[in-house]
Amino acid sequence: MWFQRPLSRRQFISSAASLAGASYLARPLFGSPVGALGLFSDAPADSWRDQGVINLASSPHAKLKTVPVRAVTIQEGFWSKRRATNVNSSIPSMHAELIEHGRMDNFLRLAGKSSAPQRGPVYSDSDMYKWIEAVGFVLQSEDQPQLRQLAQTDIREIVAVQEPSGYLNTYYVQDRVSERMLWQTQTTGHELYNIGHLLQGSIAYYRATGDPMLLEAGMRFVDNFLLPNYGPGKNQKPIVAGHPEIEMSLIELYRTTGNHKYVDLAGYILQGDPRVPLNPRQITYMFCGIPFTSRTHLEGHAVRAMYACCGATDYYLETGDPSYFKTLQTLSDDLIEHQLYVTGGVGARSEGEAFGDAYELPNARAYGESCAAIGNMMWNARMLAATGKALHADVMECALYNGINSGMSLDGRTYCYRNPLAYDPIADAGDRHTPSGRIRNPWYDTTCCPPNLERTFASLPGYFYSTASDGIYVHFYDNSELRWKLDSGNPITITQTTRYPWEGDIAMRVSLALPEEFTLSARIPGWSRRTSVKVNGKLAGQPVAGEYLALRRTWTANDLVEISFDMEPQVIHANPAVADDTGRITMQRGPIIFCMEQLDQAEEAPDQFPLMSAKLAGDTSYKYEPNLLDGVGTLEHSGAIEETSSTAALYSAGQIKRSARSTSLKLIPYYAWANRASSSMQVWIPYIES
Ligand code: FUB
Ligand code: ZN
Repeated sequence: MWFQRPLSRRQFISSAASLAGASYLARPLFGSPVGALGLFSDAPADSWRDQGVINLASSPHAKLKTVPVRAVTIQEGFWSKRRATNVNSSIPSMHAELIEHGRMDNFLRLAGKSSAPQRGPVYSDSDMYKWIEAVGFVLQSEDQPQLRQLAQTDIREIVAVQEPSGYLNTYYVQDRVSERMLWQTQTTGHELYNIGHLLQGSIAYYRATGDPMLLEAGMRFVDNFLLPNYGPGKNQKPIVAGHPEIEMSLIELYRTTGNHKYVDLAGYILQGDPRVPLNPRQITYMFCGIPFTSRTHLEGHAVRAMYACCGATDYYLETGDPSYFKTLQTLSDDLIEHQLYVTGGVGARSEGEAFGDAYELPNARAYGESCAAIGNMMWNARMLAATGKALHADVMECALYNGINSGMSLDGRTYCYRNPLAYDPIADAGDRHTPSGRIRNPWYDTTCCPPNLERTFASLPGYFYSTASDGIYVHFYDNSELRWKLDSGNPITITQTTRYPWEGDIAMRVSLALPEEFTLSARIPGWSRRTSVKVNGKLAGQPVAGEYLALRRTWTANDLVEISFDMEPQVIHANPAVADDTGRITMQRGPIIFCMEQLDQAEEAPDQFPLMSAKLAGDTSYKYEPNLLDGVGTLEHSGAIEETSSTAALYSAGQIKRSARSTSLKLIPYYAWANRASSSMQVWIPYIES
């Protein structure tokens, strides 16, 4: 496997125990330009500017601290194109879709400003909140007055229909009021899921603009409606998350306000309330309702499980509870050893949008929901902060470049809900999420994935670097500039110049205001079998794949780090226990996983697609094609095409007479598939030995 094996259980328990002994840091209360709730008082008025995607600045059990989104400028290169498409095409067109499909009417109706009936599923409010979060992250990088204006208007309309009690939901109104927050409703009704997304959206928007209006609405829900009436107390009614999401948002609310009651509430929800009589099927599917620390493997609805793991890791980062760390490590091992697609996607089964059994990783039937891959990245970002282990950054990078990136079309206007690893447009036409055989669609009635992709691309700069007590960590590579400070407060600039992921050379200029000794930890990806690193022209350290290379020295005003990764195309085999990949290989170059689309193949016989094989010991050549798929690297690999025809018997006793002639296979990056005419696709290609 190209992922390095994780820590042994003994190692992580001892590391958790030492972390648990650390004392909780006193937190400042943060300043706000408005401060209507009076909760933000004595911190600098604009401290909201310095908070990361998740704000780990005062998290006592985070080995690594996030840097703000605005500290990193992604310059012209791989991600700048995707991010520009996100801002100029996806986010505006998604807003138009949300309006057209009644998502704002649902709010306006409650203010008497729309006569349209309620539309969309119970989680429809979250579509708006996730879209606002995407805008919030965009605005953390640059001002976009039109998007800011749209978001501001929506926020005002949303907040206007919050009830005096603090309750806010557009579905459980009128004749559904009596169903509100019954435990039975909570299992499917998504009331707290919606509020979780409101909190995340409001925090991203607040960190962009300093405007706390939506954040204060979220706090009113939690403070005035939820906390007094729901919880473990005798006079309180029980909470069950139903769809985990509220947990991580409550902890981010704590990180924004400094009020520990939100961590305690998240802890209660993660523990599950025994007064809610759930059946085993619900406990599996919802990935909540019993103590998180009793989980032994990933199962059930993939997005629910990933979001639960995010919330539990956030809880660990604030409390240092070793039983959480132990469970998280067990689940992380399960993910990486048994349940992770080579694309970084997760969720094998359509039925229940769920994890499968160990090694159950079908290709054509893979669910691989975009939201689940995003949840995987979000969870591994938290595990990275908790452990400092490069393994988690490897998983993040894999998901980001492949199973997440595939979710949005190159023009940014259509989205995959499922991200299968093999596709036949005719066979898939009946699938719920591939209507009419189109895997990419501009809208889904369950439209969780599009705004989730948008918020992820918008928040990307926040994942490139971390700071730590001993210096700075470099996780991701692309043309970019970091302007931030070390823990000592010393300003630092790091400028990356590269053609990554198409080329493996990176030049990093490191500049400090004052010379300082610290460690610059550069991630050596698990896939790079040979890496060289130089500092100011001299070979430095001994890079190990799947680890950080610690470069400790006194850095000055203009140091140069040159990294060279191994960009040889690699033939990847799956563990033999993955039955669906038996006799197949896939190809990887750098962080990019490749696939074959029928329409790129020289042979014009679509029905013979399944009969094309890769030669195991064949030659591979790489080229960058600037005019293909917005500019991609492609692979040519020697292959063979079977001449066995459909006239052969279906079954024969003894050996089948096979004859194959040589051909050349063309592979494109998986993320770019399904961006041209409808075509069959496969990531895992059958191979022949010679
Ligand atoms: O339930 C809300 C969202 O809808 C889930 O996260 C997705 O999997 C989809 O089912
Ligand atoms: Zn989704």
